[in-house]
Amino acid sequence: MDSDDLTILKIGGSVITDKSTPLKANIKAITRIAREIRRAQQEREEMRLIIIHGGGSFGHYVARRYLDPEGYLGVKGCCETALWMQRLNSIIVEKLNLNGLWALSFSPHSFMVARGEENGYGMYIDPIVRAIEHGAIPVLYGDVVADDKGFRIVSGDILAWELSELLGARSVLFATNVDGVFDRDPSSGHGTLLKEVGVRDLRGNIDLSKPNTIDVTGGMKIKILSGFRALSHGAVGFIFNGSIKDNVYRALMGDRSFGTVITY
Ligand code: IP8
Repeated sequence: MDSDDLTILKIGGSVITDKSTPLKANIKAITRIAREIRRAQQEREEMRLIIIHGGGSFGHYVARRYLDPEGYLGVKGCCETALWMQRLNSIIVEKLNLNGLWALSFSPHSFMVARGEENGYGMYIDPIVRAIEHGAIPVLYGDVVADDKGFRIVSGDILAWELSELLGARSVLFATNVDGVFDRDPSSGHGTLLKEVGVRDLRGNIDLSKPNTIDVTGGMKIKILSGFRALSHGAVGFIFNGSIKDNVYRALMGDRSFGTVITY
C-alpha cells in the first residue's frame, strides 16, 4: 500500500451526534459528510482513506456513568459502552455505504490492547491494511480497550495518530465542532484562530482548554499532544470545523486555508 496517498479522517462525536440528547445521532450531518467524502473520492481517485469517529452523546454519555477514578469501566460498563458505540458506528457505516462509499466497520476492542502509559497500544492491523488494498474504507471509532488490569477508553484521536504512525499516513484530519486551535478560549470573545501550531512549541500562552462537560477523553490539548510521535515522524495534522458545509470535502481535497495545521 502506498501510504503517501493514505488520509486519516477523524470525525468528532460532537459533529455527528446531538451532544445535548443522549444516544441521538445527527443523521443530517452524517449524510452531508458522507456526500462530501464521496465527492472528494470521485475527484481524488488515488486517495485511500481510513475514517474514525468519536463517541459524542453515545460513548461519552454511557462511559461517564461507569468510569472509576483510575479510568477503568468495569466489565458491565465496558460492554454497554461498546454496544452503544457499535450502534453509532453501524448508523455511520450504513450512511456511508448508501452514499456510494464502500465502508467496512472495525471495532478497535477486537484487535487492540493497551500496554500502559509508556508503551502505547498493540494492534493487529493486517485486516485494515488488506481492506484498504482491496478498495474498502475502514471505519473505526473511539472505543473500549483492555489492558492488564481491566477495560479503559481509547479515544478516536489516539487511534488516528497511532494508525498514522503504524501505516505511515501523512495526513491526519480532525473534523471538530470548532474552527481550529485558538490562542485562548474563543468563548472569551478574544481568541485568535492559529493557522499553524507546532507540537514542540506548545507553550503556556496557548490556552488549549475547551470547556466541555461531556467528554471523558479530554479536549484540544490531548488531541494535539497525543500526536507528538506521529508528527515527529512526518505526519501533518489539520483541525477544522466539520460542522460547516463543504469543509470535510475541502479538507480532503488538500485545502488548508481554514482551520489549523498541526506540525512537529
Ligand atoms: O470521542 C471516545 O472517543 P472520542 C469513545 O474520539 C468513547 O474521544 C467510548 C467514549
